Amino acid sequence: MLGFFQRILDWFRSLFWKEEMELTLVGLQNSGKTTFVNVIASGQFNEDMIPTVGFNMRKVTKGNVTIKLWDIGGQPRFRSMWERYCRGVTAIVFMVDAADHEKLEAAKNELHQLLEKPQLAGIPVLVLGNKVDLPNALREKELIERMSLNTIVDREICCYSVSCKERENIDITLQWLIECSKGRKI
Ligand SMILES: Nc1nc2c(ncn2[C@@H]2O[C@H](COP(=O)(O)OP(=O)(O)OP(=O)(O)O)[C@@H](O)[C@H]2O)c(=O)[nH]1
Ligand SMILES: [Mg+2]
Repeated sequence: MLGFFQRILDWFRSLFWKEEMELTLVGLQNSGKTTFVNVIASGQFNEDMIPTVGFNMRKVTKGNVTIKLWDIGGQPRFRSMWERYCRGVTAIVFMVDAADHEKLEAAKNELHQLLEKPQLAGIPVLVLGNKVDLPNALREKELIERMSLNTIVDREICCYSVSCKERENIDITLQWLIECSKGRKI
């Protein structure tokens, strides 16, 4: 009986409750940022991707939540733009190619440099170790260590292993981000 009333209440709430959130996706080139946007927007995975020049903005609606996604190019020439597009967002998503061990050090340095910017203080960060479908990809625990994520203590920070290709952990990623926008982090 209680469950029934709870469902009625949830339905009633859903009629009025509309959430808007803004996310910025950054990370080195080829890590899978645009792929992530495509996968959550339309479920499409593509092997042949064109590197992002500058940035793209896309709006995606999930239930009652409208997500505005800023997808920024990861090539060195675009990295100076990252900070500007991260200001004031609900959360920053930092994408890492977890199978590209050689670029991990550069990814770590870029992340830590970005988070030092005073304008971005306190903004929650979600680090996604993408491409875990590849055999040599690092999982969360190793990634946390290699990216020194334990040293980031002054903000909400989380790390998930995902595969945009296989849609692995995409749902929990979205869940974390939506909880983040409600100010109720998991
Ligand atoms: N195996 C595998 N490949 C992936 C995955 N996600 C993305 N890719 C591939 O990685 C390549 C780069 O993807 P993009 O989404 O263009 O990367 P990006 O981070 O947007 O790159 P820039 O726009 O240059 O910053 C493409 O060939 C994708 O197909 C994944 O989960 N697994
Ligand atoms: Mg891109």
